[in-house]
Amino acid sequence: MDELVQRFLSGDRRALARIISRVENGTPEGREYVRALFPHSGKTHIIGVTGGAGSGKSTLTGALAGEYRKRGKTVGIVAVDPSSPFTKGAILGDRIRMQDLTLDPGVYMRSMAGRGALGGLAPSIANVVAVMDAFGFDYVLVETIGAGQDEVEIAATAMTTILVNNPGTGDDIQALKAGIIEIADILVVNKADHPAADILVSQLRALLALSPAGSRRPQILKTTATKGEGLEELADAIAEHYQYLDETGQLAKHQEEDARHQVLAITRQIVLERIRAATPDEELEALVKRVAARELDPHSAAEDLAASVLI
Ligand SMILES: Nc1nc2c(ncn2[C@@H]2O[C@H](COP(=O)(O)OP(=O)(O)O)[C@@H](O)[C@H]2O)c(=O)[nH]1
Ligand SMILES: [Mg+2]
Repeated sequence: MDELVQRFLSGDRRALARIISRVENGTPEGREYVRALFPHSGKTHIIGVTGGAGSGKSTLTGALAGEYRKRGKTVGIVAVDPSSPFTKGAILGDRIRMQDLTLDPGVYMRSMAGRGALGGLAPSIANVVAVMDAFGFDYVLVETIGAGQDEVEIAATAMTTILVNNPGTGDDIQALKAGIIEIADILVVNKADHPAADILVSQLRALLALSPAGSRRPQILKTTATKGEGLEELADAIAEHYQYLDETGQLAKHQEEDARHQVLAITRQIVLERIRAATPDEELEALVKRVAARELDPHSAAEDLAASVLI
């Protein structure tokens, strides 16, 4: 383990790949690696890229990585989208520019499919992000599909969250209603080459105008990810947001919030794992049946289960 950690710290990408594989599986060995590397993390600007399926998150993530490479920065990418074209560090498909990224030693990609782990996907994503951070990438981009609780949790890890909006689909208005807009620091209308792009920009503007006075209104930017258009402005807006966080003291507060969130999430996971390990399946099933039959309420059943390990 020490040797692998040494190679990792000296910038060996194969060591990075091997450590991420161990860490994402959430094994006790993986946890040891996180323990060893965590002190080296905390320097990276973590950026969440979220939005509906097909809005162009993966294309935009690749294009943004390309923009950072032009600026001489290094980039780690974590794609948490089961339909993502990032596969095992390679990109499928025909986009030459993005394929170039996989050959670029300044970019490292990792795709994570949704796993039904206890406690959700978020803790394991946070660990993979921490490992990339420790490796020393200037930016880590995390692509997630803007849907559930995991996304909201990942947004807690990301310092800057970009919401990718898809013109002409109506998905965005749904996302806005679902409160996803509240986690967005920058709104991107991607597919600016689409005829409905400007209408969507106006709709988003009108919606933002309703947000409470004094709160920071997210910038709205247009991109055409497939042509690499609008990426300079996006990278500038991201830098501006980071500076805003830093100057207002919110960056430090964010780090504490993220730490609190992770500690509590992992605590829940540990407790749940212990309880599951201490409970024979038949016992759980018997409780479940009693709750379903309304003989017992769910809270009492949960207390019953928890009592076995919490006394
Ligand atoms: N016209 C147009 N198509 C785009 C743009 N960005 C992405 N796409 C296309 O939209 C589809 C979905 O893109 P993808 O990046 O996989 O979306 P994701 O599901 O959000 O990750 C692909 O066919 C892309 O080529 C854009 O700016 N303009
Ligand atoms: Mg994708």
